[in-house]
Amino acid sequence: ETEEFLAAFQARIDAEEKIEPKDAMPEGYRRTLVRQIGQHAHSEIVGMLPEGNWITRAPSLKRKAVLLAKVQDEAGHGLYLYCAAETLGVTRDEMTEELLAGKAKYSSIFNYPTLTWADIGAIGWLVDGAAIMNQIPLCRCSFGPYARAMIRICKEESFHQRQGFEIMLTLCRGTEAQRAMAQDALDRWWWPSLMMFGPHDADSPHTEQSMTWKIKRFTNDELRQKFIDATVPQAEYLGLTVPDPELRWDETLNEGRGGYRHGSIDWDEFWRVVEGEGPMARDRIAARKKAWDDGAWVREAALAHAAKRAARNVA
Ligand code: FAQ
Repeated sequence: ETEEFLAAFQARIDAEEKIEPKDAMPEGYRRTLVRQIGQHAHSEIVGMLPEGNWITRAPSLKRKAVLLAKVQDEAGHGLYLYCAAETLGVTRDEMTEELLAGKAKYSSIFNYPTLTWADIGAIGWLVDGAAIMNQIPLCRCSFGPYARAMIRICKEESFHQRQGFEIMLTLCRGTEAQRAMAQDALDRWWWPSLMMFGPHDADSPHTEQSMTWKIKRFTNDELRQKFIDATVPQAEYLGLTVPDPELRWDETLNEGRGGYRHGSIDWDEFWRVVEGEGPMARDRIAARKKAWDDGAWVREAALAHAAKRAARNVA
């Protein structure tokens, strides 16, 4: 890749032009997107598992219908994102094999168990809340197919966040036991949700280049701060306590607009979970492998059907 080529490419990025699949692009740009979009797609699909776990145990018909719709949305997001990655010359089979071999990551958050119904509220409120904070800027990502996919995905995530908050609100207005269940869910999901944004900027190997290429528009720490500032007042509205004794308002943050300072994040836990040592990591990959293996005959049948049709069209 010549200097001229890289400079011309960067000039297109700087001019806010969208890069499309057939455009020439640096190999590093392509690889970064395959990695990030692939990881994002895997997260959506693996992310169906903790919530899917509660579909048969939802407390009412209405809750069940809503949860079912949400989990189906995640499947749609995953498929959409795999398609966006495929435009970069990687196949879905390759991406899935990388996931099952432990080479491709998925979001650390999905390696935690869903122990009570309140966890479904906490996931919608916090996990989808964090996901939106990270994904709204991705609607302006320099790679066209990813940016366009994120527009629809963000609309659906917004519904997911609201349904989660509404579950929390219902629990918090309920009995003492329900309120305690909501607090316990917040206690367990708060820190893992902050970890979703990735390591601190100083420890994030990809951020600087991804910002230059306008794949990322904000750094990990900037998005984490925005999430905390938006979410703490919501916890107060619910009457819940954020499990961080060091959390405090600091009017000097955010260029004098104020923001919340938070306690330190347990990065050892983060890396352990990312490396597959989360309480549910083995189950998650085993479930994905089973689904992949059980679906082999469907993929074979679809291919055979397509080949037969193609042969008929030629004849
Ligand atoms: N978990 O240099 P950076 C959802 C890895 S939302 C696991 O900062 P980057 C919706 C990172 O891959 C969740 N690994 O990397 C939903 C890299 O490793 P690598 C998915 C993590 O890419 C809700 C290394 O650490 N959302 O699914 C995590 O610039 C409810 C160094 O990190 C997305 O994927 C983590 N949390 O920034 C579904 C959004 N953080 O690849 C169901 C798109 C970092 O070199 C229910 N992705 N790592 O081996 C992104 O915005 C970025 O990729 C970041 C990481 C911000 C996640």
